Amino acid sequence: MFEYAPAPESREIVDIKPSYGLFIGGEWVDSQGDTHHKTINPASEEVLAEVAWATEADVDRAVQAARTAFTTWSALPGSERAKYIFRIARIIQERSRELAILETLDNGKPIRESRDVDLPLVAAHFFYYAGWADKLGYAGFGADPRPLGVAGQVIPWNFPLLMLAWKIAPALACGNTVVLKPAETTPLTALAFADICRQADLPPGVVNIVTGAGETGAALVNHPGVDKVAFTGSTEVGRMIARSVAGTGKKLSLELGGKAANIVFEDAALDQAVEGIVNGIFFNQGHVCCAGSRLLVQESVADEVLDALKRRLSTLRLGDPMDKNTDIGAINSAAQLAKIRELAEAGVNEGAERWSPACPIPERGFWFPPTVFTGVAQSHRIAREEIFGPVLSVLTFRTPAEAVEKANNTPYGLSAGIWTEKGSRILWMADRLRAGVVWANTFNRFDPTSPFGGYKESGYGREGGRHGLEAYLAV
Ligand code: TXE
Repeated sequence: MFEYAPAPESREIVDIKPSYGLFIGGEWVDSQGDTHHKTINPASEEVLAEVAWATEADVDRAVQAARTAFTTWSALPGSERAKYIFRIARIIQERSRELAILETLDNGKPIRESRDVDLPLVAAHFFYYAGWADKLGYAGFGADPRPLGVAGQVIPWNFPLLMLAWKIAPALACGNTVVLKPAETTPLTALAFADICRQADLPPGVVNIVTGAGETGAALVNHPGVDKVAFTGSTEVGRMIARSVAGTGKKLSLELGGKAANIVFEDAALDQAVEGIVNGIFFNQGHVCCAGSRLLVQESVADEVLDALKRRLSTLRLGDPMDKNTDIGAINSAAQLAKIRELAEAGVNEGAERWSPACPIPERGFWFPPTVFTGVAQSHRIAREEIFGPVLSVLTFRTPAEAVEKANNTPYGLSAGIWTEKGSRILWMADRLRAGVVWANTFNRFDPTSPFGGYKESGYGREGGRHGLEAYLAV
């Protein structure tokens, strides 16, 4: 549909300001508080910029700006809204090289991933939802579906710009206005997006960006002027938000954690399956809610698969995320690194066997080597809890029924993968897996036309595709 950006050689094309205010009503404004936060490059711990932390009063100002803008934005014909959203999509494409570098610097993910996965998908979501803006009457929600009003959106740090796109593109297409809070460790691409809104001449107040931590997020979610709350993040915070929104009439969508099973049968194309296992858990350092963090491998091929997997992992390069040859980048924050370490230690203490390839770790920054645990029991913490890091827990099974039982034995239900050459088995398994997305002979494949979302403690509501419109319409 469009060309990928050329390889970014350096960070010189990125214009990072020393400090950032808030983007409210189409203007850059100072926070009414005096708290600032330094956002750092997790690969070097270098300070990238200082970012304002929005207070309750700032959030109130942003919600008021969004409410004012809603009157005119929602009254525009869909075809007019589409023009703005298409314009945003094109600017993202034009600036994708710069945005990919910015994402990698602030997040720590390999530039190859931000350039070839994140940015193309970001643009694709804006293109896709721009296309819906004048066709909502044909989406099966009635002839003239209505927007909800102001959407308060809180996003995480693992795919900062992509999560913004998942949230803002459908909201605008449906005629809502937005106040979005990026994660505290990755605000820079959301702030660059504010600049893109200005470049696209988006009417003031249609998109507002307030930076800050959990308190800012809570102020946004609890604001009475917000009509719709969309959250992606931890199950713990998701639960708190569900409680605080209960009884307010606000529409809520939650996309929370996961503990996906990647299930390999003995008849699978094992070379492909090994690639799928690597992609499933080591893509984006495992900072992926739908990561294939539990490998369920059929007992008869377990040794063969593990040998091949270890050989493959020994070829992965960990290091400078800005290097185009890097496969594994930095862990996003010291806090996330501490969580991964704690769970990996729990794995050893509970009796699982830990393996990592020989892998030099840079001195500065936050790093964790690709790690595989074998001899894992279903009761182990590493089999039950979301690690959100490059750590794979391996379990075995004998029959398809046992694979289903083990795959579903988790409080989560976001995704699953099946590797087999047998079409009938794919359908049989997919019918029984309690997961919002089931991939067959692939993993971590995303497309703006497909709905994404979970069962059980992975949340509710769907993002992406026609289903993603539902979250932003009064239906
Ligand atoms: O999440 P938080 P954290 C999981 C993953 C990770 C763990 C902790 O297991 O290790 O969560 O990550 C904002 N009201 N996921 O601590 O705190 C916060 O500022 C409103 C899975 O980063 O949930 C940030 O913008 N908002 C996941 C966002 O919520 C609040 C992605 C996410 O932060 C808030 C990220 C509050 N009370 C982590 N408290 C996924 N599903 O992809 C915090 N926030």
